[in-house]
Amino acid sequence: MNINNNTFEKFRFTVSKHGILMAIFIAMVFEILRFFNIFPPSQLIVVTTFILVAILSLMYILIQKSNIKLIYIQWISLLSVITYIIFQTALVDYHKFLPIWIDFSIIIAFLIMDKKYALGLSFYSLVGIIFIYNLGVYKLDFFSFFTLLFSIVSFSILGYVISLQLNKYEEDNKRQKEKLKQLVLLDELTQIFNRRAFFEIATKLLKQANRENKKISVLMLDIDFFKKINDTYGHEAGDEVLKKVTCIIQKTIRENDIFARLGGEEFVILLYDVDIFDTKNIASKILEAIRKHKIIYKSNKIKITMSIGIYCIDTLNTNDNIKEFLLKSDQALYEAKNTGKDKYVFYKEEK
Ligand code: GH3
Ligand code: MG
Ligand code: MG
Repeated sequence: MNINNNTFEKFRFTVSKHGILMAIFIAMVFEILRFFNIFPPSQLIVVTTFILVAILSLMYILIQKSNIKLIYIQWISLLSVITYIIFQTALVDYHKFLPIWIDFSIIIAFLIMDKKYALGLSFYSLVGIIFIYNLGVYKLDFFSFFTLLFSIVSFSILGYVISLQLNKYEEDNKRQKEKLKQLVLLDELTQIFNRRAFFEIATKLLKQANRENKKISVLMLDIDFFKKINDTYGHEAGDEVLKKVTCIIQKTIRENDIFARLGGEEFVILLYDVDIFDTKNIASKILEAIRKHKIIYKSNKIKITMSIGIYCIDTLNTNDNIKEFLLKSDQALYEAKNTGKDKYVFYKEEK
């Protein structure tokens, strides 16, 4: 029954995973270029690149393990990349375009992380750049330094806006899924569980009853002479009766009983943790409440009655299934219909 689809989580996971791979790739390319003397060789930079690649590779291995929180991996990876860039910016003098990678990392952070974590990274970048600049080892002039700070702030604002929009989509998506779930599980007219939901939930409840050694009862309910109501007052009146009957029954049963509309004017109730006396009691209460209630439709007073077939189960086996129980209560319902209606009948084992 798990319809909860986490498309956005999948997106964040995929971007993180491939982002780590991409960062490793870019770092390696720079090292290869350095190897061919396209960039000036520097032992310190080779060492820091090695450390970065080692951390990122570890993160790439860890991200595949489901027991580690994604946010830790994202955080460590982005923090390492940004620290590496700040460090490199301070060390090398071919730095003109290097700081752009910080802006890029910040945008990625807003795409894959919660806003507050991404903002934390922006703040870290700003502090890091200012710190390095104040150390005097930073090789950019003041104007370029200022441009870099300005770009980090601008990209953070852009990232924040993107993140807000993404969150909005995510919320809408969740709401739509919730709606879809209701459409799939609820009966449109009465807004109680439909046949499909009943089978799913009842199957789980049977297992629980078996584990907890609880008794259950399955009640099949059917409105008497419903066709006549439709024929006399119209289909809309029939619908009104179905809704009213649902309300009346809902008031009679407990919250943890399952109540569903199987289709047409047929309902089912699964009573949990009840013996035969409780079941009789509840069935009589339902019949009486329905009998007493007059449904008013366009100034017509419609009187209705119901018939109930009941199957009580004392001890459940692991291989019991709800379909079989429904058949038995249906058999009892058939007898109730044939012996006068407006009554309940218990299923009797044929000898
Ligand atoms: P019995 O007392 O033996 O149960 O007879 P009945 O007339 O209640 O039962 P029958 O199965 O002959 O008729 C059921 C009717 O229910 C036929 C169908 O038109 C009507 N029906 C089924 N679904 C709906 C619905 O959603 N709304 C309305 N208004 N009528 C429905
Ligand atoms: Mg009927
Ligand atoms: Mg029927």
